[in-house]
Amino acid sequence: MENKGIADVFTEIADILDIQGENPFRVRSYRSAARTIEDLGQNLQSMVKAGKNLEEIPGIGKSIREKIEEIISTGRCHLLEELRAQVPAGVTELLKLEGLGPKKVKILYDQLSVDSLDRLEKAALAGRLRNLAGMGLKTEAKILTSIEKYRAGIGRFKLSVGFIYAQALLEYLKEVPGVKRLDPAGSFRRRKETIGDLDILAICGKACKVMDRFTEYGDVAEVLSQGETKSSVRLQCGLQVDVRVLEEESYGAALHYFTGSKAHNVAIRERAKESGLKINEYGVFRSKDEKRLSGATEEEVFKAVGLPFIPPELREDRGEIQAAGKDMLPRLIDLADIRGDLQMHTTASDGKNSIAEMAQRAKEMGYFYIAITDHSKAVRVAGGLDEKELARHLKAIDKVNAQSPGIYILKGVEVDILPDGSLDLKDDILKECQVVLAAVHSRFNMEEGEMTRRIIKALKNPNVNILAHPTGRLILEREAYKVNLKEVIQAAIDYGVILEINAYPDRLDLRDVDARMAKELGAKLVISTDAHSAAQLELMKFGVFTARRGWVEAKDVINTLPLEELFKFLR
Ligand code: DGT
Ligand code: CA
Ligand code: CA
Ligand code: ZN
Repeated sequence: MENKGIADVFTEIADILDIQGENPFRVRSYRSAARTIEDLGQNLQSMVKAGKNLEEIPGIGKSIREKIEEIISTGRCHLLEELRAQVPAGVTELLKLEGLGPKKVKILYDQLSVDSLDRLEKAALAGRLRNLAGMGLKTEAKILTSIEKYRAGIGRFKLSVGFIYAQALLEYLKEVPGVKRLDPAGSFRRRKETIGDLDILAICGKACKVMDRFTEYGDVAEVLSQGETKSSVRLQCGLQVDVRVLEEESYGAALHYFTGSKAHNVAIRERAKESGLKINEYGVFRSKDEKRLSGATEEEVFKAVGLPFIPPELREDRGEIQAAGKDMLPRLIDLADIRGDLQMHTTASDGKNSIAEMAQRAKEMGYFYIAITDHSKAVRVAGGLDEKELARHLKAIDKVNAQSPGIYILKGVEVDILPDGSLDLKDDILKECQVVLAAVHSRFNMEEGEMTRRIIKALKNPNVNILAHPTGRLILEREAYKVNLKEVIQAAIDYGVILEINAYPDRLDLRDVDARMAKELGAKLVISTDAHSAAQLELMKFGVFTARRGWVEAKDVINTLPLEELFKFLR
């Protein structure tokens, strides 16, 4: 049992209680338990096995501890089952729609007996929502678009979630005697922001029991098929996993084929055809007599069509084959290129750790600098700071720096861009900061021109260094606000503002194709985690994946620079 699965139980409990109009404190205690568990960094099941007292974890009390133990020992949760019997699953699912919170869901359920997406869609189409309290014609239209978007995302998982399950499963399969090689392929290997399923390839010795061990894996909910060379299961979280066992001689061809993308594969095959070759998942063949030429490694496959190795993140048929043909592939940025992290929160706003704790962890990760960037006052739910509080916070940062923490801590802030494009804090205090991130956290529904003007106005403020999460999207949850991104990028270049690739796995904002556009227009980028705890500093890799998918090189990214050079970009 993975922590994520346990956290999901508490989230669902909170959702149902929310719809039932339960005491907000009780709801919040389950939500915060879910968050604590997801961020924990230690496997709960192993902790229980080792006899650890879970109540020592901050934020976990008796009642949550008992439920965690129940879930681990029985695979079930009594309270959740009870709640599920009271509120149909279809009702809770409605919460996943953008723009629908528990209050509205409760009204829909109580007054129109809406208990599924289909029913909601019908009610909206029939014009029955516009007369309900707090809704109108606009809500009706918005709900219909949300339903459409939600359906398109159903069954897809954020890459970070895929990582949790893939890592645990690969660790397990690696231990099976006779397994010689294991590689995740598919969209996971291409580091796409969401994955539909997980594709794992393996090479095994004779009589290896890998398929038996795979289908017996503890987290399997259902075995969809089992064979000698291919098996599929569905994990308890709903993620499908395929394992394929391959011959050594065709492993490279299979790895290339199953890594995809499909569009990339089709283009590679076309190119092969032109030189009298056939490429498929079994190898590279001469067309005229089907003679097998190669296929043990991916390099051989690329070489057969006259290309150097193309990194998986680029294989989307977005020009990578042409670039490889001219030997003009970008030298993609690596995690090892990153020297510091320029967005993170502390207990001063909505983070879980202190300045010193964040610095300590960053130092252990080998960073040379970090910026502490807590929220400004407009973001009230996050405990944002006003001018006075920020001034005090900056002094606290000075104090930690003065204790020689072995890493340089830049004084920063994430200042809110107000609806009129002005900033939430006075220039006097912003001047005291070494890094000012500006970001939109409210009024997402402006029309495009207005939002574009709003953001550009903020970029003109000479104190602003970085535009944080420039489009505001949340993967599978909230669309980007409407904005003319090209104009924003151009303004950022003109005013010397850096564009962020926010590495937080729910955001990945800028996304891959937008980061590429920014780079091609000549903008500078920064990859930052937006960590709300020391453990979340490890999320940097997801930002780097996104950058790689956006063809971004180390030289495009300012936090690959040594500190002295970094300062040159922070006007
Ligand atoms: P996903 O799972 O929806 O996130 O996306 P992928 O890319 O992992 O797709 P999946 O799992 O359906 O298949 C894995 C790879 O196998 C895919 O990226 C390319 C290859 N593949 C699958 N079906 C086809 C096909 O019909 N033609 C070609 N050329 N390749 C295919
Ligand atoms: Ca896949
Ligand atoms: Ca698949
Ligand atoms: Zn933010």
